[in-house]
Amino acid sequence: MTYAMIGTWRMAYEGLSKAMTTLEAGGKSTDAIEIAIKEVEDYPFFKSVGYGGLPNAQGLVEMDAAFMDGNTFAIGAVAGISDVKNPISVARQLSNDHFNSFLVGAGASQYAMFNGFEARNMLTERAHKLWAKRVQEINEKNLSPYDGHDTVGMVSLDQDAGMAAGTSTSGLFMKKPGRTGDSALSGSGFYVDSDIGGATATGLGEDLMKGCLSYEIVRLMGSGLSPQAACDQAVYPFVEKLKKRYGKVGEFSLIALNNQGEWGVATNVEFTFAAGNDEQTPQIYMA
Ligand code: SD4
Repeated sequence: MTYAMIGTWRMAYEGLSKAMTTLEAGGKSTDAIEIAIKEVEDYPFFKSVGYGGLPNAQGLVEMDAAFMDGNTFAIGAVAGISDVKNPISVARQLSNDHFNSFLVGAGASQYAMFNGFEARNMLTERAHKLWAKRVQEINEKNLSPYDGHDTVGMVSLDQDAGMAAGTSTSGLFMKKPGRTGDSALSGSGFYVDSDIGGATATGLGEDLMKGCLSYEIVRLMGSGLSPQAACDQAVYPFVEKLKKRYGKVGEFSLIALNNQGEWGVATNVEFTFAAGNDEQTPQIYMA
């Protein structure tokens, strides 16, 4: 049976490779998503996810994460959570609840503490230095505060044809406290249906959520398109439409995986991603 996994950016590679050994051994796609994304969250030198993520304008690391089970459509998400080691695990646990499955800010952090998730000050020395330097640059040179933002998003397929998706990000560097992007929002940052496939996004959340692009890609795959054709049809016309109607468009990259283990990508910037399946060992690709 086929198994496969895809993840955004170079940073996905190690976690994805680790999780694919679980898929190879017959493990579940839901577990693979959590294993892979935790690995990215724990690595201190990725500046836009988990520990070491760049903070908001006040110097606090506020993170967004989501988890979706493509068999049951269960979704859990957190936005603006702080001081928690693995937001993806909190999102996954929340997906077990029918009510209160999307928590934000202090409520999300409190939920994590009450439920025994590991606390951690997510601001590293390095991230704090980068923040202080940026504050100074903004003050001295009148620069736009926003710079640097990448989400890790993953979609997986297991040998029982189960699919899952997840995201995790510290969002826009220097964002306003409380700001959230697309990553925690179903349909925008991620979507997965085991009967079809899944998709996930990285880029400027404010613009990504205007198009609900992850859902749109899954819908197009459901109408019979390959993941690549679905990515192309969902993303590029929308980028043009947004340019025309809104006047500008941020950076967008979307990845998709169908329930046959085939993948596709659409992006309007230079973009790297990691992917593998039962026939191809995990690799880093450029799009
Ligand atoms: C957000 N989409 O918070 C995320 C950040 C990101 O590449 O992925 N940037 O808007």
